[in-house]
Amino acid sequence: MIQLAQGNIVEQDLDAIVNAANSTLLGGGGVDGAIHRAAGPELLEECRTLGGCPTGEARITAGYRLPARHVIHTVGPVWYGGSRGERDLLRSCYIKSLDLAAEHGLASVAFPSISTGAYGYPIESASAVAITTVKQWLEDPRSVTLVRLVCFSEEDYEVYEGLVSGE
Ligand code: AR6
Repeated sequence: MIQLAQGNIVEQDLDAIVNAANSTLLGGGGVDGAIHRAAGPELLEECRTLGGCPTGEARITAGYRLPARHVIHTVGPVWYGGSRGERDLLRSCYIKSLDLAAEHGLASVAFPSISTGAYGYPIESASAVAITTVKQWLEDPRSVTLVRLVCFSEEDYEVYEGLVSGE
């Protein structure tokens, strides 16, 4: 099932939370900064061993001091206006993150709104990609049964809610 929530993703007590990282996987601002601060320095140490991650792909680490057992780091596309494959890359972030969770036998995963902060992807189209991609992925039963989409702001939550209730 898909759930919507509003708040800080670092507080989510699920099997994994997803990080909207950059391709170095060495930390940054936004949700990435919040996750690294809450997880503690061991997270960065493990990330250093991974050698980065291309846009549209995902990598998994432990969650350290977070309530979540794992962090799945994915790298969303920078928005250039929509003509540089942004939609397919964003879709791939959700699919690859969920595939990785399933490979590790995880049951519950929380996502932030990938690419819609520093990377500039418009929230209206990014939320539609997030919801349709996750719904499609869940149609084929695997270990993941709960996906929670966590919006940081009230405004973003309303956009997501409008899409979910409008279907
Ligand atoms: N919990 C949930 N959502 C959050 C949180 C939080 N604690 N903090 C921010 N958001 P962004 P991006 C929301 O910029 O656009 C980093 O520097 C935020 O409101 O975190 O994918 C990385 O290192 C927005 O809706 O990620 C990369 O360099 C969403 O999370 C770059 O930013 C994504 O905003 C990635 O940019």
